[in-house]
Amino acid sequence: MALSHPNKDYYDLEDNGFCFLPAVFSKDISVSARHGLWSVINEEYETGRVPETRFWETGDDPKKIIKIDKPHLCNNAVWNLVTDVNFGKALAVATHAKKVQVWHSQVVWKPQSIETSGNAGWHRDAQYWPFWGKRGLFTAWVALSNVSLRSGPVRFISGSNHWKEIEGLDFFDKNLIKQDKILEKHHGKSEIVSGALKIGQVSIHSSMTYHSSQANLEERPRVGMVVHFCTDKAKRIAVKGDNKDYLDQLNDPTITPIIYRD
Ligand SMILES: O=C(O)CCC(=O)C(=O)O
Repeated sequence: MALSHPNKDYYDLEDNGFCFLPAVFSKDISVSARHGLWSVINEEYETGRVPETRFWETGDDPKKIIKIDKPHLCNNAVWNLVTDVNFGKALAVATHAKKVQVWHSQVVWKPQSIETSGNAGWHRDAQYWPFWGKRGLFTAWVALSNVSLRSGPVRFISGSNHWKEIEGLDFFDKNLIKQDKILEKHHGKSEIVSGALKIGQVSIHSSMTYHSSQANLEERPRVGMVVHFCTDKAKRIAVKGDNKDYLDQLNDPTITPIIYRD
């Protein structure tokens, strides 16, 4: 059952795997960042730097989810959002961290959906990050539009941060019905909490928390700036292959800024 608890203080990052912060960003700052992301989507790179990866190109279906990695490199308003001092402090308080470093980001821009076009499959972020250990890794989801229950908010499975890994779940798989069956087979009925947020509000989830999102039934796009951050408790893991050097960028503050230090 999808719930959005009226008292968002109710959820604990450690116990439930996610939590909600009081409004962090003003409407003006949020709208500027949203405009900045729209420029990046349209390949206008104000800073002269390109995003890390584009999963949507100009001319692609405008009803598809627009996902672009590391847009904070390309636009000043987006950079200012992810490096905001109060944001850094809020993330440090919520995660009991001595250090907060942004090591990755994504825009997930979800236009009004057609059928399953807006679905993002169940996943935990850690499944894509073999080069990180399990502790000290979190994602802040910053609402850059008002996110109603009808707009396909991110939804979290309460307590799933304590689960063992489940095979067959993936962000890019739009078949949520099939994935719901897999989840039910492993854990029966679970408590699913939807992150309905006002513009400027932020949710945080652990890299181990299963989450997904459904269709946007509103006319306006649902816009999320997804900020992946690590704390002083995060441990890098040596891997072979293409990702061997991926985290070397942690030494470059122009890519992975430290936004809080005790
Ligand atoms: O914005 C969404 O719908 C999905 C976001 C997501 O997977 C994440 O924040 O890790």
